[in-house]
Amino acid sequence: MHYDWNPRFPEGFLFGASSAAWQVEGATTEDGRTPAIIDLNSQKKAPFVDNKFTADHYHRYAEDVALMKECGLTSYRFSIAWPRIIPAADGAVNPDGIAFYNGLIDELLAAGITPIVTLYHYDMPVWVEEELGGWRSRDVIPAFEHYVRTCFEAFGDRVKYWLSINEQNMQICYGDWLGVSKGVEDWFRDKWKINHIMNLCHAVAVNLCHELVAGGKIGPVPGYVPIYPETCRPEDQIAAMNAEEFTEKIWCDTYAYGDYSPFLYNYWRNHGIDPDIRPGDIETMKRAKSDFLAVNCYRSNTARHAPADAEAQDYLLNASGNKGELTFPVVPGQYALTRNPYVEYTDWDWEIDPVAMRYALRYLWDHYRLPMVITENGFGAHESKSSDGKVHDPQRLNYIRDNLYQIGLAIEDGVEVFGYNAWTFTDLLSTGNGMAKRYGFVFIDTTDEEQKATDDVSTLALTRIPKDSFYWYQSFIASGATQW
Ligand code: BGP
Repeated sequence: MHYDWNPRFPEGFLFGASSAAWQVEGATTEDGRTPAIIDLNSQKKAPFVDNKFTADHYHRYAEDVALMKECGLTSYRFSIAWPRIIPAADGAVNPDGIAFYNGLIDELLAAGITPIVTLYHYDMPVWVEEELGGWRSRDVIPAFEHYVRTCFEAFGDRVKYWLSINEQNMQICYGDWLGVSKGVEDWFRDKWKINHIMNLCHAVAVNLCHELVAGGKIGPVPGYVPIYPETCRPEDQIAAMNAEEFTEKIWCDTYAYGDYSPFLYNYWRNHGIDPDIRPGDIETMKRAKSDFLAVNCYRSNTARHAPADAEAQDYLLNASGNKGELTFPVVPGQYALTRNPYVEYTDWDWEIDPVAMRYALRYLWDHYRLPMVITENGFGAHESKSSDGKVHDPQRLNYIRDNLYQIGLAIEDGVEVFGYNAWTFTDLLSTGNGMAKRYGFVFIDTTDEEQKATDDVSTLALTRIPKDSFYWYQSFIASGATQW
């Protein structure tokens, strides 16, 4: 990549990092927190460790925030764990849960770091699943409303940027991987009911934020993967558009317009799908005007035409970190994803494609004209300490630099972007690969094996070691985003 000129970032642009409660906090049974559905899902990802300890941010957040300050971060995007706030079906608020997030928020503000808070990042309390039917039942809506109201009332005096539901599109597209499809008999049809209930919860959060948080802004968090056509064959272009619809556009359209697109209504009609939309639902969704789009963007995909008589193939994600183990999906009559020969791949077969970031921002701006903040973008890798005691991560450093440069170019293209939060600040638990797949600017000196061998977190050193990418990000921020 050539940095032949300096794109200008707007005044006050937020340079930060990102995490999620269940992946960074640990302390899953402490101070009243009850189990979350994602805890159970993480226990199924053997041979990797689950989320019982991870980076132990719950006990070490002050040390982590001090390192964020040293790095020069001006924002930190994290999530609140619903089962810490409302641990049981009686709906009682857990004062220890409130105290933990008060401590974290106050520490961040004292360090000059703006908190950006996700309300839902996969950790629905198990009691909601067992007693209310989880995302399958509309009974989740008042429970979610009570939870988010509690958050806005407790933290809204200091937190002004809120995010509703993390990657709703990925939860619906990859229901098995994230555990959302558990207990659902006909996923092909019933996922659209679940999706509708999630949209209603998103709308409840947006409307309540505007009512309760003075000066509060809120937006959804789609996971966005630009899709390129494999060739200029017209059918490949339509395949790319189909892939875009079914993996992300459907969701962004709904957030932006408060209603489902004609494309989706037709698809439901043609497949005999009833998403169970009830009177008043669309009005609720339309009232929920997002202030911005929070975008998670790591990679791109490439699509080709798949004829109606093609053999169907599920998307099999690479769950091991051995290159070449991903199987691309084939959806007959719609699209097939395929390898892109113009980009490199990570050990998990994710495309390394910083230009996709500029594409994503241009595309979303052209379609929705909503300001954007990047809430996730990062490089997953196998890493360990070198013999000099340091952690060298040149690939991540390049990835982050190249992505920031492309954001700069998108801003020069006229796109409104107000912040960048890399995934992640410290190493933490990966969705499918425990502690083995690392993303942090800061190395956590631990392994899956070490964590699996103990039940006592105090036996783990979990030493924090800033990586080379940390020092690059630090000098980049200190230079006013001019020193590449
Ligand atoms: C995003 C999720 C994050 C995080 C990230 C990296 O989709 O919002 O929670 O996990 O992906 O994914 P993984 O841990 O599978 O590498």
